[in-house]
Parts: sequence; structure tokens; C-alpha cells
Amino acid sequence: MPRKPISLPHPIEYLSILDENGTLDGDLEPLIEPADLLKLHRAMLLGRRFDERMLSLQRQGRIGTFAPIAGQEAAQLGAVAALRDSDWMVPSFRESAAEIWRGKPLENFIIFFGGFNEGGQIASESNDLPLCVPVGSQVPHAVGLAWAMKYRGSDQVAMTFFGDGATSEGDFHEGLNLAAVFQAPVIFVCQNNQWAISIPRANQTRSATLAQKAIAYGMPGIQVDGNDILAVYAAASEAVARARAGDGPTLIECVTYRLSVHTTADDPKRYRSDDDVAVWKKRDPIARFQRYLTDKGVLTPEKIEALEAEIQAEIQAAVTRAEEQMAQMDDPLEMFDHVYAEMTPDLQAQQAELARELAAARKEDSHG
Ligand SMILES: Cc1ncc(C[n+]2csc(CCOP(=O)(O)OP(=O)(O)O)c2C)c(N)n1
Repeated sequence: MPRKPISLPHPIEYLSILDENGTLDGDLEPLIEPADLLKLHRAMLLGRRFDERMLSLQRQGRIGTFAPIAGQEAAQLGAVAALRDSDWMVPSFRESAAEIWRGKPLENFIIFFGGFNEGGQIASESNDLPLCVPVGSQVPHAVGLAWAMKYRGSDQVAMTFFGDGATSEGDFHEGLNLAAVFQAPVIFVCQNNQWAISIPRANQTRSATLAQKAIAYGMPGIQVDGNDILAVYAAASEAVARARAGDGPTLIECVTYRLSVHTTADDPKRYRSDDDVAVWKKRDPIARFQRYLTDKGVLTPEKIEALEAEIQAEIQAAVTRAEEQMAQMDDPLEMFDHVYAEMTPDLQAQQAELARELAAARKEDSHG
């Protein structure tokens, strides 16, 4: 009886185009117009600065908890930049840079995390889904959308995002399996930021890469340097082209790092070392891209300074608009209105109970 290796059709590659020392592999450099490079750079910087402002709003008690993205801008933006507006984008809960790129107004994030459902509303012309907190549950949604696009004979594709932790969820495996069997035009983007709250990548899976999980399902998988926006864009563009051409799904693992807290309710000092964070700070995707653009002659330190000021003003204007809107949204009972077309008896009872509590609180207030 023979005992021999089985040849598998999808090898796993690692792709890096612009490394952390600023060395560029010119043969692999994707063709991106200077204006588009600058658009990507602006989006990365806006993503980072908005994140910082959100963190400070949360610390001041002006919004509730949210999940910062610092360090993951290249992984998100390199991927969505490969999409058309008419494609579908299915985020998890850590994709604010990608959502802003796709047109979500900044104030909507502040309003949503300020506790008002209105901020989570998706514009009717948008093909994006709202953020998704149950880990991994957005994966089957994206597969369903992609499969529907194929069924309708459209060339639209769906792209979904999730973390390394989500690859241990059943939804991830069921989604990839179905997508491959039905050759659904979906791009699975795993942002392997090394941590699922306090669970390190090493305790998540014994697999050498997350990308290789694609092999089991019979689809191409690739691991890319997730802090290298050129590499992410190149891999995503290939995957999108393949999906549009009818050649099915791809799994992209972006190796990156969450530089900040898991959410604003987390203290990462309790489970990871400052040395680790320092190593990854040197790999900052924004600094690396700025060096590339400066070397290329499309960006200067003066332009960066002017852009920083412009972005701060844009964020401040959004904060002002959000706070004005939130001041008008003072009816918590509304949260019951948008769950079902017809409210269940349980929800009706809860709404009535909250209405009684609010009325009692108002009465107490009015009596000082
Ligand atoms: C089904 C489910 N289980 C647990 C949680 C609690 N939880 C929220 S985020 C998270 C970790 C997710 O890690 P990962 O998928 O790597 O994404 P990251 O937060 O790193 O972006 C967990 C366990 C949840 N939201 N949903």
C-alpha cells in the first residue's frame, strides 16, 4: 500500500511588499494612482485620529464603550479599497476605518456609541451591514449575500471582516465551507491582531497560520503583512477579481496588532507586555506608508501637518453635530421600536415597565 503525500491545490503564500524598514519590492508594487494613494493615506490618518478622539470622549463619559482600531488601519483600508461601492461590506465591531471609507458619517459612530440606535442606521444607498458584536456571526451573513449575488447573476462581491478569535467559532467554519461548495463571491478578511481580548494567538489554534484553514475548505488562502497597505491591497484586489470572475471565495489573513485596548472596558497591561507593544509600534502601518509616499515624492512633512489640522477640524465638526443630535434624542423607549415589525408580548411588557420607571424618575426629579 502506498503512503505518500497528497498534493493539495492551494499552497499558502506570505505577501509583503513594503517592509517595516521602508524597503519596497518594486516587482510586487501594485499600480495605484498618486491621488488614490493620498486618499488611502488620508483615510488611515483619519481612522487613527478619530479613534483617539473616541477614546477621549469615552474617558470623559461622553460616549459608552467601543473597540479601537489603532494599528489595524492598513489591514482594513487595503482590503476595502479593492471593492466597488456596489459591493457588500460586512463588518464585525472593529472596522471603523473601513466603514468611514465606505461613507459612514463620523457623527454616526459617536451617536451609536453614545447609546442611540439612530447612529447605527445604514444609509439606504449603502451596501454595508451594521456592525456585528456576536463573534463570527457576520461570516454566514456575508456568505448568504455573496451567494445571493451569484444566484442573481450579478458581479457584486461581499467582503467580511473578523479577528483571529473568530476563526475558532462554528460560524466561521460553516461559512467558509458553504462559500467554497457554492463558489460564492466572498472575501474573508481575518485581521489577526494577535489577541482575542486576553487570549493570545498561540492559545487560539495550533495551526501555523490562519490562512491555511482555507485549504481544508478548498479555497485559496494567503497570509499578508497586515501593516503593509500595499500588500493588503494587492491580495484583496486579486481575491476580488477572482470572486467577480466567478472563481469563488478567498481567505486573507492580515498579520497585524491591536496597539490599544480590546474595548474601552479592557486593561491590556494585565495580559501583555509593554515590550511586545513597543515592537509592534515600530511596525506602525501609517508611519511606514508615510515613508513610502514621501520617498515617492507624493507627500511632504508640510502636507502631513496641514492634513492633520484638516482632520482635527473634520472630527471636531462631527463631535459638535453628534452632540447636537444626541441632545434631541432623549426618548429611551424608542429602542423597542426597531427590533421587530410587531413587538412581542415580552418586549411590550419591558417597554411598559421602563415607561413606568422613567415616569417615576421624572416625578422624583421634579420634587427635587
Ligand atoms: C459569540 C461571542 N462570544 C463571546 C463574545 C465576547 N467577545 C467579544 S470580542 C471577543 C474576542 C474577539 O476576538 P477576535 O475575534 O480575535 O477579534 P478582535 O477583538 O481581536 O478584533 C469576545 C470573546 C462575543 N461578543 N460573542
